[in-house]
Amino acid sequence: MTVAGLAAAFGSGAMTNAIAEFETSEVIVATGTNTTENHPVISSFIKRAVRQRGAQLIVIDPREIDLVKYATLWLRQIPGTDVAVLNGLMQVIIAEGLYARQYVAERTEGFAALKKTVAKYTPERVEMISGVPAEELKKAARLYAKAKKAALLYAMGITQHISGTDNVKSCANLAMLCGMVGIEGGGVNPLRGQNNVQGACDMGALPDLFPAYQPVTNDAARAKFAKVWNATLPAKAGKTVVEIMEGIPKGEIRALYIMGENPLLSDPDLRHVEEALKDLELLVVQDIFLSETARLADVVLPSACFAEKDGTFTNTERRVQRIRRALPPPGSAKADWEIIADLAARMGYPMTYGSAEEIMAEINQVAPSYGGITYERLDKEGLQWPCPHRNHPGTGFLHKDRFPRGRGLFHAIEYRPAAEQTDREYPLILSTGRVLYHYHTGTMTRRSPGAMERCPESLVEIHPRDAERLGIGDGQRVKVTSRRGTLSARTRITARSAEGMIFMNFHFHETAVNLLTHRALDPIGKIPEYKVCAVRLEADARGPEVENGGDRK
Ligand SMILES: Nc1nc2c(c(=O)[nH]1)N[C@H]1C(S)=C(S)[C@@H](COP(=O)(O)OP(=O)(O)OC[C@H]3O[C@@H](n4cnc5c(=O)[nH]c(N)nc54)[C@H](O)[C@@H]3O)O[C@H]1N2
Ligand SMILES: Nc1nc2c(c(=O)[nH]1)N[C@H]1C(S)=C(S)[C@@H](COP(=O)(O)OP(=O)(O)OC[C@H]3O[C@@H](n4cnc5c(=O)[nH]c(N)nc54)[C@H](O)[C@@H]3O)O[C@H]1N2
Ligand SMILES: [Mo]
Repeated sequence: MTVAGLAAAFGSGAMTNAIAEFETSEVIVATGTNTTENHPVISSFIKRAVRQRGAQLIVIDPREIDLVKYATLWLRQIPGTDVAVLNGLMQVIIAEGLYARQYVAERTEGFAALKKTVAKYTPERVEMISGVPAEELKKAARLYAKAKKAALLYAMGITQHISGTDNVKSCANLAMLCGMVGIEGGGVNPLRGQNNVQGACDMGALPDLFPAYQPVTNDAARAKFAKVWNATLPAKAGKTVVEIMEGIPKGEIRALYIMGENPLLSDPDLRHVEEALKDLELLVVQDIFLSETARLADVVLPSACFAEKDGTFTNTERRVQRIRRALPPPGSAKADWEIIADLAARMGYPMTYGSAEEIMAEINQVAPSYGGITYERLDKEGLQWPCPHRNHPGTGFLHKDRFPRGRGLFHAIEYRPAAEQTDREYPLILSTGRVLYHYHTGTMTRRSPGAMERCPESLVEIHPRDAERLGIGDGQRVKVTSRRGTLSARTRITARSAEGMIFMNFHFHETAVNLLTHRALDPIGKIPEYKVCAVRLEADARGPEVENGGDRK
């Protein structure tokens, strides 16, 4: 998902550097990542860098997340204004002559256009757009630009916007401007989400790419895979998730096979998703539990969970690691690859893999960056791609001497406001995300008594001044309404969220926050704008004693 923006700048999309390198960075910028809750292991590297080595942390985030405690500077922007903030940082860096002249001249292209565009984003104008004080912006620009090694980290606060790709490209612009890409302890580092989302993308679980990011539209790539797989392959990119949902009512999609996703809670604008899924002629769901989505399915294929199968996961720093079967799968559950192979065979295309290791042998052949990543080597240690051959040690940080596309490309980008703005009827911004104790739609963590004890429900985080103005108390049940729907939940009064903004997590079906979110998409990355929609909030007459009284079930 974050692939598009970084690929446009550098020619590949993944964390450019290794996690352990953060301990060598002088400055770390964390934006749109609530690292301590969502990547707690990575956050411990950041905290150690700050506490033990005096690294300086700049947090750019609308919420007062835990990392703010460790930060030298905290820029609190209005959600959805990142392009303005990043352009503002670059404006200061260029105006004060702090950019990496030699690097820009030798390793990049497009600087003149970038300079022209960012010149318009003076600190004063950026303050008007984003609410970030001009002086703070200047301090952050100087701190980042003057560092010898500065790492930039980002996650969903940057990507889940209609300007997600623009935001990512702007992060890349900033890092290249200061010569921070291609060095140890630097880079542009998207912290990937699920345990194996990096691996899934690497293997071509994307609508337009074969394994190792070889485009389906490329004739040579298609010919190569057609030969290995002995099959005719489509030359046209497929649809993305939200486009698939949109395609159902139009009759373009009539059957859907969903594997390891629970869109009936995780996709935006749930009412629409539910209607769409019910409209299908055939819905097949492959999951380890009977999720909300699986309950709607015509056929459920039970699969083995991570501890019940062999294989590999590729983590956020491109490190491929072995997983080993520790338990037998329950009942008739099978590993996902076995189910797919069985199904393919029954549809007339026998897949004759005998084990996960045999699949890896094929990957070694067809995915150049995985060429040398064999089970034999993985037995001893995880390997970071690119690792093109058996004697290659793997790669810690990318783009040392050159970018895959040659020179890094600057993109001159203008700020565009979020798709939905607040107004008199819907005066608050709703931001959605995660908490430490739960994982997404809760299929797994809600079965864990410990996690449920720590976090038993989704609370609406609201600023004390907003609560006072609306006459709402802490723990009181409220109704939250957007143009799409309404839900009922209890409040938590806290200054963590800024005035004018509320935050909810999307872990609980009783308070399914995606009833409220909308389907506006980034035009390139096709990510929904989960981080900004307009809502209103009012006391719920049912009062606080109503437990789990969401309007959904
Ligand atoms: N405990 C736990 N860990 C998880 C997950 C989980 O469900 N639970 N999910 C995993 C997955 S798949 C993912 S993708 C990652 C997600 O990891 P994160 O992206 O860290 O998760 P979010 O909670 O969505 O937090 C987004 C951050 O962006 C900030 N933000 C909101 N709006 C804006 C904005 O306009 N601009 C900027 N710059 N920041 C903004 C929020 O305040 C928050 O700090 O976490 C992974 N780790
Ligand atoms: N409002 C709002 N919505 C969001 C987001 C947000 O920040 N705000 N974030 C978005 C993001 S970044 C993400 S990644 C999505 C996550 O959305 P989903 O991926 O839909 O959510 P999960 O709950 O992780 O669903 C994974 C499913 O896979 C099943 N599963 C687990 N292990 C296995 C396995 O080995 N095999 C199979 N076949 N199934 C398995 C689980 O039981 C679960 O049903 O949510 C998105 N939705
Ligand atoms: Mo994610």
